[in-house]
Amino acid sequence: MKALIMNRRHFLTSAGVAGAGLVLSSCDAFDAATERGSRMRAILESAEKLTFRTQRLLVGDSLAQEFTEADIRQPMRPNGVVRPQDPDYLQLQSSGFNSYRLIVDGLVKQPLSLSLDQLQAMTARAQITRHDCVEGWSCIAKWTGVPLAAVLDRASLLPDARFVVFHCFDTIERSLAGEVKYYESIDMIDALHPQTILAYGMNDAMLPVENGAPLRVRVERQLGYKMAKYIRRIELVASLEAIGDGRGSYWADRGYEWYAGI
Ligand SMILES: Nc1nc2c(c(=O)[nH]1)N[C@H]1C(S)=C(S)[C@@H](COP(=O)(O)O)O[C@H]1N2
Ligand SMILES: [Mo]
Repeated sequence: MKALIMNRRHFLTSAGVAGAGLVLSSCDAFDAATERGSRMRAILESAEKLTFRTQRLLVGDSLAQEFTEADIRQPMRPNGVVRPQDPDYLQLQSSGFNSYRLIVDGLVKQPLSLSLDQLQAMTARAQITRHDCVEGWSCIAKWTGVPLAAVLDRASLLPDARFVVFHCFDTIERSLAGEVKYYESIDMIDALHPQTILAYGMNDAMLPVENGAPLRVRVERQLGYKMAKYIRRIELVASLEAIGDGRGSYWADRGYEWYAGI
């Protein structure tokens, strides 16, 4: 986190200098300023290399729009898998998720196994946000949960943890080749974002099975398929290569964007 903040500050300083130069220069002055070896050119080149990273970092601080209770459009339309039939899941469901444990492992100093009670005892955040599915519909609902950042903080990340992978209970695909359970991943910018929560509540009630009970993630600046439901395990990894077909996301492995920004 410290490294990200320092990089961002560095970029803002460079951008400020480059921006001021561009505003003050006429075209001629701008050309001259970008001659090989000039200081301005060096600044612009380093800014270009940083573009992808800095775009993400700048977006990194923005909040998704939040709405009021009056804006809630019910019912939250369930989509994708809505009734997992996987035996492990059915067993948990039949006991009201009493024996549910969220596993947090991979590149962490302190692997975790947290019950719903433990998750609900942590400081909660509620937010009323819009869910946009790639299919073109949207819904507004209130989500209550624990910030993912707080859970990751408890697990104490190792320095090379770069992605958070969500492993789910539900089978999204059955074929002769076997079964595929839903999986998704986000980077640390979204993982540590204040609106990224592990939600156990929806519209002031327990999260319904259709919407991902007992725990689903909200990643408010991305499309619906990033918001993994039925989370079984959170794995911290350095690379997505070994996840699914290599892109770290069921839908990204089938041609959708991995970063599904809205
Ligand atoms: N585990 C799991 N998570 C999932 C899906 C799924 O099929 N399985 N579908 C995704 C898609 S495409 C969308 S739009 C949202 C739907 O969330 P909802 O059922 O709460 O509306 O969940 C996402 N997360
Ligand atoms: Mo979706």
